[in-house]
Amino acid sequence: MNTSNIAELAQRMDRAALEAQPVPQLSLQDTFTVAEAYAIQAASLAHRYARGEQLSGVKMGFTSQAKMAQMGVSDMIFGRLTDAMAIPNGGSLSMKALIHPRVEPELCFLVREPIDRELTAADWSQYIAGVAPALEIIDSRYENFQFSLEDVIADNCSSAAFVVGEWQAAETPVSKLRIAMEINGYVVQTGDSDAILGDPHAAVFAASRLAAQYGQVIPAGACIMAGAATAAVFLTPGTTVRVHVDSLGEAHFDVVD
Ligand code: OOG
Ligand code: MG
Repeated sequence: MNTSNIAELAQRMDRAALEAQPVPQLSLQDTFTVAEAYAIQAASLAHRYARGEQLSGVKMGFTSQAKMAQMGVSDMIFGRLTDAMAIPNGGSLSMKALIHPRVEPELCFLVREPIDRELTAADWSQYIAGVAPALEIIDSRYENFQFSLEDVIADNCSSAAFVVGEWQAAETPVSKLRIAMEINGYVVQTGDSDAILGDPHAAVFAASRLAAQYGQVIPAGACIMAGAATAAVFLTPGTTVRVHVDSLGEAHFDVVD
């Protein structure tokens, strides 16, 4: 795949998101590698930056068995989050600009110092400033929310929006925390924080490794989303979605038309 193919596919994915119009899976027509998929992702983000959006974080995907089983893929991926995707805690999300959005419960970590290499446990307090409960809204730009691993990487890992709760100290223990996601007060998914790679800290180390591998420095003040601990649930207008994470707190948003 040459650079003009990459640019063309990146523009197609950017436009699909911008116009909320689903497209057929790229892999049905083109054969491309994981590295080429990350090049398409980076080139599609360049369109967002050109419209004034700024990188505000990175996210991990498929860090739990529940997510891998739901989507039929078996490898970790990373994507980029921008300021335009951030919803304040308690804010609202309009379904209008989205195709078929789903929501999933996550943990989010706050970056203290720019990360340009793979971190290990010894780096924790120098590089990580906090942890918070979070919700991620994913909206695949592919028809029927179906994709291969390469497709979903090229689609910036279905990233659409995210909500982060109140920050807690980075040293707050995050192992074996009960996670519950509610819609209008009814619990729709429950999980355990250890469903995320056996330890959510491992998601931060994986994000640092993948970002370094694909040339993305994670800036100070950025968020690192650890990946969902449970399967995702379709959104419907007129509902309130809330996540509770034991000893960390909650985050919520309203879904509007
Ligand atoms: C891809 C994004 C996966 C996660 O937390 O595992 C993800 C998708 O499921 O559409 O965000
Ligand atoms: Mg996610």
